[in-house]
Amino acid sequence: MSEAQRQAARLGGLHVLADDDPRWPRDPVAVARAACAGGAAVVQLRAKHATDSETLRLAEAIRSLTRDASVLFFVNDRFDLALAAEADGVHLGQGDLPPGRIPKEMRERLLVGRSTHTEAQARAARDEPVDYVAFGPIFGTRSKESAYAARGLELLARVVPIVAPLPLVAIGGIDEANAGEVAAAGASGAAVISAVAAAADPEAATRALAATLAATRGARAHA
Ligand code: TZP
Ligand code: MG
Repeated sequence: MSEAQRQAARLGGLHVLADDDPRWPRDPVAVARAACAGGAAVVQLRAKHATDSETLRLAEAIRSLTRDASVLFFVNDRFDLALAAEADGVHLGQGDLPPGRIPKEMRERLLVGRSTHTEAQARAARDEPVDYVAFGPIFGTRSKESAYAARGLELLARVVPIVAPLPLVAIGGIDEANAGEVAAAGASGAAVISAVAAAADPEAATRALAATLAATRGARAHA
């Protein structure tokens, strides 16, 4: 297995977003704990309501949990807070700092994920210093105000070879019922908020989603 394939394998699977929106019944640390126990590949802290100092406190608590569980930890939006909390990576959207503008010495200490919503953005991301590309929203989502309509599975399947060999992580409206289709379309991974945050049992929801993704990815690999 090449280094690129090893990295892609680590960044595929289930990404659980620990989101601080007060609508969720649990705080981000509780979601992260359940995600680790349920077998998530990555936990990403998405703090859109907290102050920087509160975000750092959340990040440090999640860093400790994810380190113990050998789960990768990403911080959304902010490479400075990702570094301060010793996260493994930062996830950057189209409106965030462009990945190439993270100073090189700091870039070397962080994996970088990049959100994309169109084929053109995905093509551009492939040429940036990033480690995975997120694409979505695949289905309708109520977790984020998005300027983009649902992208659908057909477009997802078209974008997978555009970003290859980078892993593509699908996002937006993914749940236990459609995760298999997302993996069958070629996504290496899937990122979720509500499917875990709003679940009656977030650990069981994580386990079920991770198993569905792994089963479908495994079946594709052997097809
Ligand atoms: N980016 C595109 S859709 C989305 C983000 C952060 C929200 C995903 O949330 P859910 O609840 O899994 O649809
Ligand atoms: Mg952002």
